[in-house]
Amino acid sequence: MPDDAAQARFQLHGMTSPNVRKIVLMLEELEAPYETALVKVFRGEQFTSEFRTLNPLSKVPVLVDREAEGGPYPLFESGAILIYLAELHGRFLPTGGPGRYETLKWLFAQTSNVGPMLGQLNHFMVAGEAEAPYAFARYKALALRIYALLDERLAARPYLAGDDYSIADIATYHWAGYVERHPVDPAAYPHMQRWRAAIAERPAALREVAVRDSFVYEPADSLAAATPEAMDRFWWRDGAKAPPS
Ligand SMILES: N[C@@H](CCC(=O)N[C@@H](CS)C(=O)NCC(=O)O)C(=O)O
Repeated sequence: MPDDAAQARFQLHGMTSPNVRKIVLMLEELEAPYETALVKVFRGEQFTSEFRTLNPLSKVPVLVDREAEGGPYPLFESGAILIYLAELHGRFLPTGGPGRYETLKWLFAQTSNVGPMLGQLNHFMVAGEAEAPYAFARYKALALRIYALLDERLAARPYLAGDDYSIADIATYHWAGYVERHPVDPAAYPHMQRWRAAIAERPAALREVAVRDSFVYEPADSLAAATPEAMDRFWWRDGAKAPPS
């Protein structure tokens, strides 16, 4: 669990999103010392110059390693963060051989495909099917393809990279949970569901849920309180009338 009493080695900037949750799950698996910093994304905090020194892409998660050689080191891109933590601790990523590349293939499949495609469906579900029927149909079809791909992969092996739980599973687990919220039939993916249930039982996954619940916005910083301009900027909508500095 986050260690806010002393200055912990790692500082995680984030919120309740799946790309942040995968880093919390990894930190919990490693029992690494970390503290969390909530980024007020509906207030545009990710676009401030201070945050952009940590991540010029203005995205969470960011993990700062305060004990890195040469001084505090900020990492962005959740896949890179997972590899960094795995190599630092010598866990969840084989150091060589086919297992390493099976893990990296499925890790990159998550960051370049699973997350972006399911994320676009989330976006167009919020926007409303009637608003953009072409985009909605496209991302629904791509989401179905992603769930079928994961199910097929997990039909023949317990975990994405093979016999062992790895950073590929840690990266994909929370994204796969959208099967319960997307307009698809979760029962159509029994192998993926068996894999999700196995990970959900891990003590680190149970602790992660408590950390997710600790990322709470004050009402004034919440989605419900965001101005139309802030939402345009958050969704990069309507030409993002107020471009970030
Ligand atoms: N490829 C990035 C994606 C990061 C990302 O999309 N983060 C979202 C939350 S899951 C975010 O920061 N959204 C706020 C924004 O885009 O302004 C990663 O894997 O870290």
